[in-house]
Amino acid sequence: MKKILIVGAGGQIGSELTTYLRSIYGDANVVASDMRESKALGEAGPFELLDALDAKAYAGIVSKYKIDSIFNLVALLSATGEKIPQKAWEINIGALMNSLEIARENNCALFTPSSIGAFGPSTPKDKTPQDTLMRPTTIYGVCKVTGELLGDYYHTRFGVDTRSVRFPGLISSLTLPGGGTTDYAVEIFYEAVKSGKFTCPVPSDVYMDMMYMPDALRACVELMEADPSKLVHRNSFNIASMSFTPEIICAEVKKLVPGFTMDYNVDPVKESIARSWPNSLDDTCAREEWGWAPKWDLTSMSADMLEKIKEKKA
Ligand code: AKB
Repeated sequence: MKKILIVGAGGQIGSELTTYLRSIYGDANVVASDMRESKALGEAGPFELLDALDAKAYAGIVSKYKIDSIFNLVALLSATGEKIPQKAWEINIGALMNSLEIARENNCALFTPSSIGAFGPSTPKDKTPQDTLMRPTTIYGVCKVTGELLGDYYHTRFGVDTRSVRFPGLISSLTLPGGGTTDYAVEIFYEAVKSGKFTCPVPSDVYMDMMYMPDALRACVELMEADPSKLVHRNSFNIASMSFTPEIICAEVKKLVPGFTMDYNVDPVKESIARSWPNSLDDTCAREEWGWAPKWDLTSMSADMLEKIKEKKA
């Protein structure tokens, strides 16, 4: 049985990935860690307080639990990164370098998410290919491209089993994202239930790829379980399931929440980031190399999100 460490488990992906991995590999075999104390993450399995920039403490936890697989989820997201770019580099790359070195020294497999943010304005916008121009204009994107290159370097140079996907905006009903450009696609559902109206910070016409969390969690596990001999790529795979604009998701929410209204107060930083990213990714390589296939689309995701948020409020 795998012995897994999740670093940065308190965030949007980590809080759900912890539960998901524990349901597959057993509670005791999945150690959640975060720099903030969390009662919830420690309820079913082990939890460790860890600042991923502290390499000695990080390595200590890996050896204490005899870890063989690491999920490094530590990251400041795109909009926050533009406010504090130096700090974003320090955290995002610092946590990644420690993860790579600790994985190398302890013979661990390592998953680190990349993002649609790894692309930039010169990337082909529609059906963005797996291998293409990557000149991002955000510090978040610069960190993601660096992370992809370092992941491949550690694989070819040291044989570390590094794997990664380029996540779109992730939509989930459990933990709110923070500091991302795609956060509006989560906030819209909470506001629809709470007040029946939403002010959107992203312009009505900007397409971005999005994904419902259950598909994203499955992608992590399926990629890490994939037969390595079939992987032509590693860091990092395009994956996709739905692409929409604020206008399109608004129309979907209106169908489910009668009387829902949306207006706009565009955040110029989010606008310029969103306009620099692809409209939609081509995920053929993920489909061919490890069988990736999404299960959720805009219609099924929207209905489920609203139902789950209403249940939480009841
Ligand atoms: C963000 O908006 O920064 C993230 C991402 C797409 O990587 N959700």
